Amino acid sequence: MPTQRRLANAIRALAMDAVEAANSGHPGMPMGMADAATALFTRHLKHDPSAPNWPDRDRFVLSAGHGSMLIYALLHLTGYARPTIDDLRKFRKLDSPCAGHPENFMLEGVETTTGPLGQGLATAVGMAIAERHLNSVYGDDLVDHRTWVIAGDGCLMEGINHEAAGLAGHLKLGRLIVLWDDNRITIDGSTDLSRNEDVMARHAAMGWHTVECDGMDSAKVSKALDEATADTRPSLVRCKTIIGYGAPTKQGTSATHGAALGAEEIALARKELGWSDEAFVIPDDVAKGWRDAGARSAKTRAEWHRRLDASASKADFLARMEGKLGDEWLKPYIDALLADPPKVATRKASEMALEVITTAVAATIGGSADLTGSNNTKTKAMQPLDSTNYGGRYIYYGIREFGMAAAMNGMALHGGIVPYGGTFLVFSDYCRNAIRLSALQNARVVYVMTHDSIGLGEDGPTHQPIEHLQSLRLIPNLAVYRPADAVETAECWAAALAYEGPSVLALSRQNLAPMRTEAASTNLSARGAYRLKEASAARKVILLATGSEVEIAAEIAQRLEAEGIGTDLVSMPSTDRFDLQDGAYREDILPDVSNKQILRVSIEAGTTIGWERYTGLHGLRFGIDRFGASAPAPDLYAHFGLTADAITPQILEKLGQ
Ligand SMILES: Cc1ncc(C[n+]2csc(CCOP(=O)(O)OP(=O)(O)O)c2C)c(N)n1
Ligand SMILES: [Mg+2]
Repeated sequence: MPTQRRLANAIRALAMDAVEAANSGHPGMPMGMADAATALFTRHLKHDPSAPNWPDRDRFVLSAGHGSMLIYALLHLTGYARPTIDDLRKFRKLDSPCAGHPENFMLEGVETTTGPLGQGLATAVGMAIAERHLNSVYGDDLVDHRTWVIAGDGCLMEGINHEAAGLAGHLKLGRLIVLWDDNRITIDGSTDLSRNEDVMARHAAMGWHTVECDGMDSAKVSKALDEATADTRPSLVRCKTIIGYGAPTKQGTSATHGAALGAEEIALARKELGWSDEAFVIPDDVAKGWRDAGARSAKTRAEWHRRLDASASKADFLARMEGKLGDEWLKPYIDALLADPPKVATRKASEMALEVITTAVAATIGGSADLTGSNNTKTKAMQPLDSTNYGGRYIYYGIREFGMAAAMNGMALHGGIVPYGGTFLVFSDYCRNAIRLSALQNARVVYVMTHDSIGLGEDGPTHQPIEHLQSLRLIPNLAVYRPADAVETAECWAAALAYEGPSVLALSRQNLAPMRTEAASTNLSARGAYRLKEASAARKVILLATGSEVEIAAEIAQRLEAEGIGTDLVSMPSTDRFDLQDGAYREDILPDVSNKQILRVSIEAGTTIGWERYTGLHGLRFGIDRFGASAPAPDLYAHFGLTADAITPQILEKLGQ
C-alpha cells in the first residue's frame, strides 16, 4: 500500500497536469489540500463509486469550487465511471464533464454546483438538515450519514457564512463537518490584507466544535476528523496548509491560485514530490491504493440494502427519494374554491393551498426568513424543525434570506425533501445568487415571495418591488408565477410542485377579488397565460395583466366592451411558462405582434421594461418605472395611474376614439 502522501501526490500531479493542458484553472487549492482530502476520502467518507446515488451515502461538497480538479481527481482515482483520464485531459473543454467549476448536472459524485464562494457550505447546511429530518422519519437503518465540506478562506469570509454557520450551530447539525483550507492566501495575496478576525472563535461562538490540525499530514487530519465525528456539534476543522504544495518556487503564494504553473515549474515539482510518471499517468500501486480506498464502503452499502429490503418503509422511502409527488389534492381543492370563491390576498390563498398540500405531500418542508405571519408559510399542523425535533417540518430560518435559499437548495439536492421558504419579494435580491443556483442545478425549491408590489402600501419604496419580477424572469429555468386569485394560486402551486426546477410565487399582501369563477379542464396557470374573458365583439384589444392587476384589467375590459370595443382579457401568471407553449397556443392567445389591427396592453405594477415582448412597440404598457412611495395601497394605485379610470381613456385615445 502506498503512503498517504504518495496517494495525495496523485491528486497534485493530476491538478498540475490538467490545469497545464487547459492552460486555465486553479492548481493551488487541490495541491494544498491533497493530504487532507486523501485522509477524508480514504478513511472517513462513506461512499461507493459504483453506486453514486446510494441514498445513504455521505455527501461531500467542495465549497471552494475553483479547486475543481480536487474533486475530479478524487472521483477518478476512487473509481467513479466518470471522469475518465480522458475527461481529465479535457478539463475545462466543452465536451468534458470536468467543467471549470464542479457542476452537479454533469458528473455523478458532484452533489452540488459550487464556485460562488460560501454557497457550497451554505448548501451543505441544507443537506445536513435533510439528513436529520429523514433520519427522524425513517430511522437509523435507512438514513444515517454525514455531510463533509471543504471550504477556503473565501467561503468563510463571505457574508453567507455568517448565516449558514449561525443556522447550523442553532440547529446543532453535528453531522456537518467543514474542513477549512487555511492557507492564508487568496487571489490578492495574503489574507492579512483583508482579514484579522478569529475565525475559530467566531464559529465557536455560534455553537460549533472547532479543532485544528496540520493539513499537510493526513494522519493528523484523520485524527482531527475523528474528533469532529465524535462531537455532537457541527465541526470546523482548521487544516493549516500550503497552497500549491510541491511547486518549489511558487508554493505558499497566490501565484499558484488560479494559473497554470508552467512546464518548468511542473518538472521541478515532480522532482520535489518524487513523482516520476508522465502527465496523466498514475502508477499501478497508486491506482490500486485509491481503488481499494474507493471500495471501502461496499460492504456497508450491501448491509444497508439488506435493511432496506427488510423495511416496511421500503417503497415509501424509495418513492420519496425519487421525488415522486401526486397532485390528487388539486381538483377537489379547486372545486371547493369555485363553490365559494374567497376574496383573499394571494399570500393567504397560498396558505390555504398549503394546508392541503402539506397534508398531501409529506416531503414538503416550509419556512420563512422571519416573516412567517406575513408570508403565510406555516400551516396549522406544522411543527417547528429544531434541534429537539428534527421531525418537524417548519424551519424558522431567522433573518437569513441567502442562507435560507442555499439551505433549500441543499435539501432539494439531497433528495426526499421539497423545500419552500418565504420572504418579501423585494428581498429576493438578498438571496438572488442562490435562486440562480437553484435554476442552474434544477433544484425543486419553491420561493414564496409575498408583498409583491406597491400594493403592500405604507412600508414604502424600500419594501416595494419594482424591477424584481422582470429581473427574476431573466433567470433561465426559473418559473416565475404571479397568480391573480385563490384558484390561480392553487394552480401555480401545483405547477411549481410538478416542475423539476425552482419556482417563485409572487403573492399579494392586499385582498384580491376572485377572477376565476368557472371550472377548467386543465391547469390554466401552468400554460403561463390564458384567456380569462373573451371579446364579445370583434377583438380590437388584448389586455394582458398579472396578479393583482388582473382585477383592474377586468374593469377596463368591461368599460371597453361597453363602448363596443371587443376586448380579450388575458391573465398571464407566468410569462416564462407561456413562452414554452406551442406556437398554435401562443398565436391563439397573442396573435402575431405585427398585427396592428389589435392593440395589446400590459398592466403590471412593476417595471414596464420587457413587456414590449408581448405588446409590441406599438402597444401600451402600464406599470411603474420609478421607485414607489409610502401610502395606503389604493392611494398609490391612483398616484401611479394604475386604475381603470386612468388607463381606459389612454386606450381609447390610442384607438383613436
Ligand atoms: C462569490 C464569489 N466572489 C468571488 C469569486 C472569485 N474568486 C474565486 S477564488 C477567489 C479567492 C478565494 O480565496 P480562497 O478561498 O482562500 O482560495 P485559495 O486561493 O486559497 O484557493 C475568488 C475571489 C467567487 N468565485 N465567488
Ligand atoms: Mg486561501
